[in-house]
Amino acid sequence: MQFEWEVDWPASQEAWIAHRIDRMDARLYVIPGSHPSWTAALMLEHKGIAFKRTDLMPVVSKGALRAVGFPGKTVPALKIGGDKVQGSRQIARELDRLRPEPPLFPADAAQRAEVEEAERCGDEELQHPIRQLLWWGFKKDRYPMASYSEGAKLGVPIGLAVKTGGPLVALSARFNEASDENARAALQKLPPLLDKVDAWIEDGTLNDTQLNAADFQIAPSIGLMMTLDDLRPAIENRPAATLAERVVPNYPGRMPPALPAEWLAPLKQPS
Ligand SMILES: N[C@@H](CCC(=O)N[C@@H](CS)C(=O)NCC(=O)O)C(=O)O
Repeated sequence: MQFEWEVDWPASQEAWIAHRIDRMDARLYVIPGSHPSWTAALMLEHKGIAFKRTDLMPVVSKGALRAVGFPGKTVPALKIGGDKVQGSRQIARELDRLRPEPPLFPADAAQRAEVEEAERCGDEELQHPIRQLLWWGFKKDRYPMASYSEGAKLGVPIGLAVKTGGPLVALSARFNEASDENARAALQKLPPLLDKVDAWIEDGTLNDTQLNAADFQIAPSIGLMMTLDDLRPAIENRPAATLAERVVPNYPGRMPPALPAEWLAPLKQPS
């Protein structure tokens, strides 16, 4: 007796990895409006990896992530092919490992080092000031929160979540240390950081023909900043705004003016 199998067996290692991903379930855990969550979603899209998204409410997210087996407390968190990866920079590396094309980092070592430095700065220096300003704003008026949750599926109507969300906002503001003092300090940090982003665009580290991990890291932070009416005028004429418009043209959310004029003074001076 003769048996014949026709097996769809990939020839190269690259094809084998692509074959695995095509059969993988990818699920991304996010908080609506979270800028590093956008980073991860954009990188998955860039790689052409289909994924499902689970939207979590802030604070509640920590327990939910634990319940599905992640060791850390923050989003973005990605389950892919049975593995769990947490953190926007870790996700960038895992995606490049699983699906090398199109790459998220340049092949040239010196160029890669520059992209990694921009990405590090985006993660460690740029993400947090805007997060603090947002929570400072929601502490004053939480109703604009609904606009950041456009299209999200939180398990409760968005309007109800915002209406009853006072304690959750207070906890998030505390968790992110969004005090008056820190919000004011966050504003002072922005002009030199925006200058750095503009310089990276100028020298081609960012916003080149091929987008890289640093573009996906930084653009959502700039996009999020531009949703604040108080910050947009200081950014919209900078090269940084061009990057955000290219990578995240429709960042959801809008926060009406809320910050005291004197705090905004550093943004109005040429840096
Ligand atoms: N630097 C980390 C930041 C992760 C982070 O702090 N995420 C925030 C959302 S932007 C979070 O999960 N916060 C928990 C909460 O709000 O309860 C990354 O890029 O992955």
